[in-house]
Amino acid sequence: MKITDAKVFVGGPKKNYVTLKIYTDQGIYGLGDATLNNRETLPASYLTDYLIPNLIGLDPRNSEDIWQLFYRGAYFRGGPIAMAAYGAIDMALWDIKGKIADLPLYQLFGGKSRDGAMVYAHATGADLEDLMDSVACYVEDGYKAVRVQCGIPGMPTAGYAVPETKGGMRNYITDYSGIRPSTEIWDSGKYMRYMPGALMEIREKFGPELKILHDVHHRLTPREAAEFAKSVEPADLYWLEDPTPAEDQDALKFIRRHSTVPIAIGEVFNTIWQCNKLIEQELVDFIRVAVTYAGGITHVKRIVDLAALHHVRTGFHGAPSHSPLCMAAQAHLNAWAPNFGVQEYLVLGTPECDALFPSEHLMTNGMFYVSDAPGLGVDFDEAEAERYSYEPGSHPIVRLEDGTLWNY
Ligand code: GCO
Ligand code: MG
Repeated sequence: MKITDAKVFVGGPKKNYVTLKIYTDQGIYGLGDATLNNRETLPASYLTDYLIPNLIGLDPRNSEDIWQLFYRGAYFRGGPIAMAAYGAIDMALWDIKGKIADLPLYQLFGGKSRDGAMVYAHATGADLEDLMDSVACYVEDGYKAVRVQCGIPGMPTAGYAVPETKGGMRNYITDYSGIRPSTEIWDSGKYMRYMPGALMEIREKFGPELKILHDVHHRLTPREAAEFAKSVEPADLYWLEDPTPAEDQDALKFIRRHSTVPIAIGEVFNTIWQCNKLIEQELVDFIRVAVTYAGGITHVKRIVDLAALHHVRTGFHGAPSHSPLCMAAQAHLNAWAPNFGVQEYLVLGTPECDALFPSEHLMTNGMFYVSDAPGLGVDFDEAEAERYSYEPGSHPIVRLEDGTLWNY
């Protein structure tokens, strides 16, 4: 069996999905996701300029060797752009493998450990009252886990993931007004004084069963994060995410010494080498890599297996950052992983998105049920894809009130 061709498509409904399609001489094709928010053209050109010409003629069943060929063979290893490109190839090769075997991917991993995988939704509000309304809607829809973010009184601009006005919506992942980022102003002091009380009010209103998650989005220093983690303990969070910037891994030791709040990290990690210390030293409770930019199923499965040895559960990244192809790859891992925790999930299910990526995967009552179709179980409609093209966009940047650049 040989790879005969591969194509990359960039675009989608209100989102620049980077979709790879690998064709074989047996008529079977595989699909993969290389979407890297606001840098989408870069994995796309790495694929077209370098990786695809080197894929032609290879046997697609040798997904491990192909992974090693690109990762080791690059000499300059890793990084989000390259890993997203390898991630897409690897997903597509697993998709082909599943189609050859006529089995859904979770069967190739070891079968199902559960029927449905718990997902968490993103509740958000311009203020706490607005956030409570948003949480209530998700609870009514059957979600068992909700991430909560709200505006902080006195903060000069809306905070991370927070709309400007009550009941408003904000695309905080990509601002499509252009390539130059807008600026948010941040004040850690105001946040630290307000948020622990707000989380406690949410806990009191929704009772002990709701799983409440909160994302600090890398904005505190290690000392601040330790103080914050300690002060949110009464709210009994399911997790506190990215309390500090991910590069400084010793910060997690400091936080651990001061608090037992469960910590989730890893959405910006690309390799097992960025996770192994945190996992082996049991400094985190959930690992948040995404199958797309952590190098695909082959590499992420290694991370999941390592995590299982250390009581670390999965909480794969899944904001609208990824296409339904990545979500499907993660859904198959979620169905299998003995150490599954929760899956981040934002409603991708617009009619336009479903038309572009048809599938039988089912999200209902806050649970994701993986389909039994062979491979990833998601298709890609090329005629639909012609409706879309690349739209330049950017994440906001963050500055402190005196102008100092901070972490988005
Ligand atoms: C999350 C994330 C994302 C990121 C986004 C950046 O927990 O879902 O923090 O929303 O902000 O992926 O592109
Ligand atoms: Mg996050």
